[in-house]
Amino acid sequence: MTDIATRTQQILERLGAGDPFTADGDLVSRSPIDGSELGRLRSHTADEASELIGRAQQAFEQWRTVPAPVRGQYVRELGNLLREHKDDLGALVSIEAGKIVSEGLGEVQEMIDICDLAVGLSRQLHGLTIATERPGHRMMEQWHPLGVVGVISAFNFPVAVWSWNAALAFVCGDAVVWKPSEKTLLTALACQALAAEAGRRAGVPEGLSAVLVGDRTVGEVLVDDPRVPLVSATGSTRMGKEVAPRVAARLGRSLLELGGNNAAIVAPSADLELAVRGIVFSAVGTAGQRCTSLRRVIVHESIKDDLVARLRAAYETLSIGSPLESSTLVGPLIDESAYAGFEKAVAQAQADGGELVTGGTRAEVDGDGFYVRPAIVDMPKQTEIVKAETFAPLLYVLTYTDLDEAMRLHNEVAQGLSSAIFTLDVREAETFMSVVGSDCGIANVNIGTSGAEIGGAFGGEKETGGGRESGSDAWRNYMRRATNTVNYSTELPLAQGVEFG
Ligand code: UN1
Repeated sequence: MTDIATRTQQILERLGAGDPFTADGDLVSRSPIDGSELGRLRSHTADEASELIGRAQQAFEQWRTVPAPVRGQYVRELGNLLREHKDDLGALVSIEAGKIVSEGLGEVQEMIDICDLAVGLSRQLHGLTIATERPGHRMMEQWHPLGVVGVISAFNFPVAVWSWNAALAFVCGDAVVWKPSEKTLLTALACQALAAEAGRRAGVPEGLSAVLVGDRTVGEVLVDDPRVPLVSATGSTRMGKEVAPRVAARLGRSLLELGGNNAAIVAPSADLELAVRGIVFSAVGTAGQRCTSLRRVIVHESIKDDLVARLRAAYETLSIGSPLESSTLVGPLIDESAYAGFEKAVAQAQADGGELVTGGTRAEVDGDGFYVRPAIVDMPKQTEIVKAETFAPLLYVLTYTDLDEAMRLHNEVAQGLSSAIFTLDVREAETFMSVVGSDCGIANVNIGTSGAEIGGAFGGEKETGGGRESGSDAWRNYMRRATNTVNYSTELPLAQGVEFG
């Protein structure tokens, strides 16, 4: 057994997930750090998946009657357990998703933050009281628990995305059935163990939180089950285009968080030192494998050479290697197919006339991990490859002359998740955030595109899918609204002035 495998088993033990492996399991769990096998797991059958959904449905029927502030106690317990086990769960994220230590820990912190937000919300699930035209009447709305929420998540945020959905769904009175990526099952099972422990402490019904282990076969069971009124799916646009019509076919709701192709405009007045730091973190952090990763820089022609030279210098100092080393900034890609996608995109960009400024090759690191030197390609125009999301540290540079042109290039892609402008000019900044500016769900000024905090609504437009998770009023996704009109008079006036009888 490798050192990593031994460490993984110890962590799973401490997180209460025991030994989830079975020697003849059909799913191989691997660490992208060195490609080594951590163990094998067995997939659920379709019948088992359906049974777990049924158990969640039963748990929901009980849970929905618990007052929301009392439900908050469950999420408080979960947040406390996450605080207690932050180092272990963060390390497991590093082992299974290849994130550097600080980003693995950051992801767990994001879980803790959403738990805090959800606990507060459990006392603030409010509806409106609305003026009625009828005398002696009152009109109001109530928000009721929705049911079983299906969560589909990707490898790149293997724990935080579940928690954004689950923490809100639990306080909203729902049950959660989670289908994690097959690439990151161990972190999912660890979260499930913590959720089960929190559930024991808070006395929640059995089966309120469940994990489906398997590939798309079990995912399809979740997507097609009419007992699941909401499917929240995070992943590629391709996946979303398969999930959404299936959920719609049974008139279920979906909440989609799909691909991004995020850009930053760098204007002539920008603080270049700050811009470079923001760009490098967003483009290279998590080895370019965030849906919010920066993929395009649109820079004013007057400062382009200066910016590109500074970016190249910064890229050439990046330490690439095992994400478990504290000095590493760039860990591995998740697997070989991610590497193949990177290699192909770099080649295509050059074939389109792009000039490779730096990186773009495989970096040799011990073991069989897929490590790359983050790439910058200076593009003569926005070709098809630039418009596609390549899930790797590949940054395209495009040049503009006036802000209208920058905005046109910015919005010319199919995705609409995150965006940024680096400028000290208030007119440019406000225009960028205005209706004629960025068409994304997130539009930042003087910070990069990634690393959003949980207080804001997270999500994007166009092929990103339109969903909003996490903060602001995203909790409403997980509830159903009832409009109540109450007559406390002795008359029965009809709305719209209708006379009847
Ligand atoms: C994702 O990449 O799927 O804003 C989510 C960020 C993180 C979440 C990213 N808070 O980069």
